[in-house]
Amino acid sequence: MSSATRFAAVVSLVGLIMAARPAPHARSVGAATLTFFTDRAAFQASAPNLAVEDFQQGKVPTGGVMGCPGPLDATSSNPCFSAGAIRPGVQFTSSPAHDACATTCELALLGKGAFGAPSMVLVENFFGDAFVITFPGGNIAAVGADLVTYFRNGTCTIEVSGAKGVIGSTTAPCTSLGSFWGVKADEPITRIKITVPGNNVVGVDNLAYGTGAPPTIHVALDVKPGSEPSPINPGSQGVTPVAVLSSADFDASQMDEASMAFGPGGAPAVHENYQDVNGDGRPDMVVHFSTPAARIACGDTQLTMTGRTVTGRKVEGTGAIQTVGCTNP
Ligand SMILES: [Ca+2]
Ligand SMILES: [Ca+2]
Repeated sequence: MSSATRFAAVVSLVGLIMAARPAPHARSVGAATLTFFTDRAAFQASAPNLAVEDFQQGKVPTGGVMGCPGPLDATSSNPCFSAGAIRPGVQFTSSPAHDACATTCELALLGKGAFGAPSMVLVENFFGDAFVITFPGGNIAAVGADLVTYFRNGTCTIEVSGAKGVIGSTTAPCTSLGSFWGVKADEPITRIKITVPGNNVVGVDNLAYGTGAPPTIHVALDVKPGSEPSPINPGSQGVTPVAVLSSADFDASQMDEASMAFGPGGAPAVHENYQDVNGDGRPDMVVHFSTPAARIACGDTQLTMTGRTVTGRKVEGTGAIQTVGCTNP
């Protein structure tokens, strides 16, 4: 990184004052429901287990400012980030886009202490531009970040988009030390666009993103309880019983039987009852499913069940099996 390039980045931030462009009027498409947060703890409780991009793998020195070409993502390899230094599943640009630092860089990476930045942060590089975060994976429904401004504290406008366009917008404080803002949506979020008024630049730190869903519950299955190993003839036209075992952390009676699917074919539950098949004092759920509908193949050694609890938590379990009656094992 040459000092000249670093100097150019500072000049573009400080000196290239461009007229603020009016933001396009936000409009609502469809019936998405957005929940906004300004309290980090409340957001984290609502959307646990999110990935966090903190930009700490950036190559800017303490107190420095570097211009970075956009877009930036996990594949980027440039003076600001080595390949893989940014987490997968997210991309950063500005709107409008700029060239790849041939004249002026699109984005800027601030080192700790630069203009008061508490750690490395990423911002857009032109007054009036929007800082844009894109999620190409199609599975992001919770996004939170510290909204960071460069020259003075302000009120940012945040526009949230889904596959069909803008699904909502709001305003939130954005400050030189970073102010938390978050959103949860009931449909995938594809883009977050952040703008700040006046001669200022905006960006983020500690960007948290993910499905926002609570983690899947993993359960143990006992296929054909009472017989070891658990022989299944894939060609059988009958039903196969599977016990979904309760544990100290999981009550099998909380399963929604209509959601359950067994084997590669996703066979539905035909009927179920409750009994303690393993003698641990906890009633287990014994489900029967159609063996042909499960599409078990000769040689398969385990059976997988997916489903949900009555409260909507995802549940997944596997149990050992041994296929029998196969003519071509
Ligand atoms: Ca950081
Ligand atoms: Ca039991």
